[in-house]
Amino acid sequence: MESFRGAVFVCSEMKHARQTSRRNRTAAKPIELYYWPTPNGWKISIMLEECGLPYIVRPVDISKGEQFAPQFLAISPNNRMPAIVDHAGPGGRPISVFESGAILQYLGRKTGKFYPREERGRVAVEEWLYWQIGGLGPMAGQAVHFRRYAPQDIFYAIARYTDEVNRLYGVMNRRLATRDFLAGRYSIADMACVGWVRLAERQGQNLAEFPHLKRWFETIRARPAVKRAFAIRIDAASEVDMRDAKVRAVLFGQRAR
Ligand SMILES: N[C@@H](CCC(=O)N[C@@H](CS)C(=O)NCC(=O)O)C(=O)O
Repeated sequence: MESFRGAVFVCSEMKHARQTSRRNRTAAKPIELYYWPTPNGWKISIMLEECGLPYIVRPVDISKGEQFAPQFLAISPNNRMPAIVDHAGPGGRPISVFESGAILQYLGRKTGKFYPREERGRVAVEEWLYWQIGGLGPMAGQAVHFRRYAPQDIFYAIARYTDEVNRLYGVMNRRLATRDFLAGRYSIADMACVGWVRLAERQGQNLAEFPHLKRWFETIRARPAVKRAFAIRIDAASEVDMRDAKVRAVLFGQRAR
């Protein structure tokens, strides 16, 4: 599989993996994570860190249009990150996976971690994973868009998405009143949601109104693997100015190509 151009961020654990691979030439190549620091990207860096899988980060600067590079589209035809390439895929051959939910399930099946095999446990995880993919993610994304990035304040859109995210936070809060994590035990469903809750303020939400959700968020945020995932720095990302006309032309108003 051809590598995507651009800078490669080597995770701290990778330095270790590289050192060991010099000694052991048969060591598997690390998973390549096509990534930009957003809630969708964090889901996968969290899972990789939690599983202790060696990986390297391949930044996809979505503000510059790198998601449209042919090499990236070959892996992720929807021009969205995250995506992964696992060189030790099924049958020992490389596999690429796009869509964060599919990646989380793939890694869960591969490692046997955070995605129960037992059917009832698995169904519960999938309910909350799909709830995030189809509900929390898109609604929170629209709330942020209309609250921060729309060229003018459209009150109807702001209220519609802010209210819907508020409803969804209420659903999580009620769920978490009687269990530690969304599907009972910590799972890929929690990893899918936590990055969105991290940006609650931008979505017009106040976590203090959702005490069980707040407790859940703080518990997950304190996990060492989650801390490492959130600490991955992509310098170019902190320099993106969403008011820049060039950035807006790349990200907004996309149509079929
Ligand atoms: N449903 C996708 C959503 C991924 C997504 O929306 N990624 C955004 C960043 S958070 C992206 O790559 N945007 C690039 C673009 O808008 O062109 C998933 O869950 O993987």
